[in-house]
Amino acid sequence: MTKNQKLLTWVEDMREMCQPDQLVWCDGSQAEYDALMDQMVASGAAVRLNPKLRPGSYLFRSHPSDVARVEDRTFIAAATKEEAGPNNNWADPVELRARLVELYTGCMRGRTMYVIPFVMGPLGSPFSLVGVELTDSPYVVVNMRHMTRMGTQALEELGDTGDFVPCLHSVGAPLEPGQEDVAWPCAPMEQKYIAHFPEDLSIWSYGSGYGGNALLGKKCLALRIASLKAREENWLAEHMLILGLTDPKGRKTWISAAFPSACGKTNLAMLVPTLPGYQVETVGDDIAWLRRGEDGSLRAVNPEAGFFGVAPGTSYQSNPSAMRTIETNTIFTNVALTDEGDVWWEGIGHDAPAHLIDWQGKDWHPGDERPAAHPNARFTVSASQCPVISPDWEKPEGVPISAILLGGRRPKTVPLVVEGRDFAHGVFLGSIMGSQITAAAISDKIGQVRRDPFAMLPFCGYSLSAYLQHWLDAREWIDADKLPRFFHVNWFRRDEAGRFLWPGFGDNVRVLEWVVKRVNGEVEAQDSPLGLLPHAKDINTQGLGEVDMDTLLALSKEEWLEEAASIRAYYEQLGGVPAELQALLEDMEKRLK
Ligand code: OXD
Ligand code: MN
Repeated sequence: MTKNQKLLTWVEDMREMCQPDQLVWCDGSQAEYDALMDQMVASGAAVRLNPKLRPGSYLFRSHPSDVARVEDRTFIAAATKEEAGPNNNWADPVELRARLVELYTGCMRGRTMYVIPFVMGPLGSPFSLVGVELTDSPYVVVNMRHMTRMGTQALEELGDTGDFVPCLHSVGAPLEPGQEDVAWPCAPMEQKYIAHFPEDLSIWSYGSGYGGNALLGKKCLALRIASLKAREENWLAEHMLILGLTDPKGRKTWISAAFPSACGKTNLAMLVPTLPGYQVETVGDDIAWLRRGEDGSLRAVNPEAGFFGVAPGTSYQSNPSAMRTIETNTIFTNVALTDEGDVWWEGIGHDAPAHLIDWQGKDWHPGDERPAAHPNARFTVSASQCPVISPDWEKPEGVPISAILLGGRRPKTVPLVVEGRDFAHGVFLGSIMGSQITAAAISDKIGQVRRDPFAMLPFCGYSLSAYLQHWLDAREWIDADKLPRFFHVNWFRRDEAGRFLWPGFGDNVRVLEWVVKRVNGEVEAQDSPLGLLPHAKDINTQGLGEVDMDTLLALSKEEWLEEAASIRAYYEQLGGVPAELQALLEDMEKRLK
């Protein structure tokens, strides 16, 4: 047990408010995990998958309304609306706290409050942060065991006097005496709150059990709260994967990449190269904390310990390493169940069997119109199970980043790859990112393109305009000769008939090869209004068959003038951006004309 007084006092205060029947301090052991799983299988909250087919694995089905992040119910309760910025829902901290106290009072009646101490980042790393999540959801406990370093090891890291980020979570469904529980308790949409308080860096999440809303170490702590800390302390908390690419010369290049949710970060992080002699190792698939290393370089650490990946579309063809990672000891949420007790989803790489139980627990047959798995169905698994996890993934000092990729789903307009002219122009490319909205957040606009600077729109804990300045300021704390290079990529461009122009997946190594050559000064590029484009001949397409490289690299003047107008409008929507970025937009327009 801990002697940390701040922690003990806080737990006691929260217990008094939430009034759980019991309080349990989690130790993070396998025995604790197994006992919780047994309990959830017995209650009907979980299905144990066939141990011969999917050893140590479980399936959960959420309430049909609780399937994704809720951006409309996510709040930054900064002192002023301006600090939160137009990119966030702002709430007055005093009013929001009062509203939440009302909701949390007695909210854990009939349930157990679990205390989950956890570390984001490698144990013993100066880059790591400790959090403590209080939750009434055993599903959260078992997921946190994969996603973070939790339990006794985290309490040890915290020590008797250490500080931590307080993370309060409730599913918001108290049980009256004798009331039977449901498989997936949660609160109605208007009572869901994913609240962040910059003043004391605390998180209060109410009413949802879905990963991004409930596993508070992830989006809430490692991105929104961490971005606030990073701003104060001159570092960067980013929605980025981290990978190492070894080329045929045996050289290793560390690359991070910002893509919005459900745009293939997990696939790129674990890419199996189709070009001989290349090899990818994974450090992280969703979040990167970037700081100055002792050598003056930009060092990346993955604060997470697991993957919370999108299942649909994941197959032995698209991402064999992810498929191997989830062969055992995996939590599946909202995928379909086969009669043999295994999982199935759209795009798993083999046809659906004649009968399935769909993600809502209903019978499903091939030809049924609705999908068998929810499009945002997920797997949760420990990163250590990944066959291509990097030997350096828990290096306390992180890995030195030479290239940063930026991108999104853009069916038109955006070329396969374009390089920033310098650091500031790279930040400009990050600021103009856009992507089609995916099922990772509840939205009635799925498929529409929205601007999403650095893929941080849903995750930046303060105004994006100030965030972009913070990126520009990184030039002051990274050594000039170690500044990373920026590359804007788009795997998703389509032809007139709607077919993808680029094969993607393992063939993305062909773009990474060009990136590595650029970083090492081994290949020329050509300037364009958008930045430095490859010469078509320099992207290796050998063995690909017909690839329309001209269209993939094309910049349409008309489309880009329209794009520039939309970026200008977006900059205004943000309340203005740093003058340097505004000037780069004007420069781009001038070059286009
Ligand atoms: C995620 C997301 O779950 O971005 O990683 O929504
Ligand atoms: Mn993400």
